[in-house]
Amino acid sequence: MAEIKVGIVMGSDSDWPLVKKACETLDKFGVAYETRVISAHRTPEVAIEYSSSAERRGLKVIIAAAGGAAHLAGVLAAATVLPVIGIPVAGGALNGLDALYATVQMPSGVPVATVAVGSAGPTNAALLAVQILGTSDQELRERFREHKAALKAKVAAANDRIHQEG
Ligand code: RP5
Repeated sequence: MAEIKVGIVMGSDSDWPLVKKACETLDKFGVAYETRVISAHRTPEVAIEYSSSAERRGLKVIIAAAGGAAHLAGVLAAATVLPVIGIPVAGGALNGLDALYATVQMPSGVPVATVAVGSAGPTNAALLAVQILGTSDQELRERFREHKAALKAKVAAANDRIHQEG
């Protein structure tokens, strides 16, 4: 079985429909991951234990998804030297603006690499994790290069189609 390199944490199981897009993307790249529901405010001890043991357990990157006053990614980042990618989850009265600010506006010294609110967020979080892992994994880096080439080909095909229609 492949070594688990990415830890995906979500604040609630209500985040799962969004978070599973990150899993699907990692699956495409053949990157092994684990998933956990851990809340920074409901289970703070578990959050710190998870994060502080992540490096020892062989993880290389942590992805954290949370909504509301989304301190999950920041709390996890506080207790590890591993890179943490935050996914702000839309919902509640402010529809994700609160989660975006809480995740992206980390004070100096403890970064959280924040991706978009909405469906691009989990996909990009997984892609960024692949890129981070790719810095020391040539094969993964080549798979990412193919991903970029596929995006390019898709735009070229769209251009051909629209150009012909016009
Ligand atoms: C956060 O609060 C979770 O990450 C979730 O996005 C949001 C709502 O959680 P539930 O009330 O659905 O458990 O902790």
